[in-house]
Amino acid sequence: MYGTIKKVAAIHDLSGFGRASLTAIIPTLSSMGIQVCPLPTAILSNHTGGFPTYSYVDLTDSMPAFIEQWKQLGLEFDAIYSGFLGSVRQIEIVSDFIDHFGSQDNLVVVDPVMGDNGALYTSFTPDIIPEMGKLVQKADLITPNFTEAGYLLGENLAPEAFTDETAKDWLRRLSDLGPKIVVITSAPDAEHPDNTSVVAYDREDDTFWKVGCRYIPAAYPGTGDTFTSVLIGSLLQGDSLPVALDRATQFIAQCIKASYGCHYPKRNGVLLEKELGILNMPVLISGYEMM
Ligand code: PXL
Repeated sequence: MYGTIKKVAAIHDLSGFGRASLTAIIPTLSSMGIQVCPLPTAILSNHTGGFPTYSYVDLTDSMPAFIEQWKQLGLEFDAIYSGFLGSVRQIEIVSDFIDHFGSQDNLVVVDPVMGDNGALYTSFTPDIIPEMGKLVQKADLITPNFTEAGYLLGENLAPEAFTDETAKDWLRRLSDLGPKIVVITSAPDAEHPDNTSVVAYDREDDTFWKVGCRYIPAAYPGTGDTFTSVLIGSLLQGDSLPVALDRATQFIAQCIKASYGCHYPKRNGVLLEKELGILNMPVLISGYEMM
């Protein structure tokens, strides 16, 4: 039957080496039985996290014609997923894309990639923050990390002050911007300083969720893209939000442990291909709790 595979429009760059953006998103969602339709924003030799140099082609000027063609084809998507966007102009293009292709029946996901560990990525200037703030208003679901959540809210909080009550306040305020579901990744946990958490809010049933994970002292580029891909794949497979959060968190923890355990270079990204099979195993619900 036509249309039995769900489709995600993925608006990201293609970094040839290092398992970030499309080179993480395509294998992850494909392994979950979901078709990825990439709308590439740029092509890079390698991602920018940890390599001193890279070569790239900016595709901003090609995107409108590419999108126009998709409109002519009458394409429809079960989800729209944007991530790292290189400029204010690209954010505007994604915003128009959502206006056309977003609907009541699909899931619009914006990962407002801007920074980490309390700082903007070096390729960005602060003028990206208000523009990303406008884009998240159009999303059903957003997945900022702790640093990006702070930027979107104009907050600058010491990690050790991020209690459950503060997390709930941030989640609710981010949802007030527009998205029904807010997920904050790499969240510190004031009550359990050795842990890092994923915290989430679902406005429709006014519930807060938390999935804790023991902190591992290693950050691999691209894990945010893989996390959000598993989350989207799981929701499109019909899982509930807490199960989707659990699957995404456990998968990333497993990828990091596999990579860290054999001293795999961080800039190469996690050993994704070794772990993809896990995504087709029965789900063991172990990690999530209500806040
Ligand atoms: O979201 C990760 C990512 C995406 N795209 C580019 C990157 C990175 C992380 O370093 O450099 C170009």
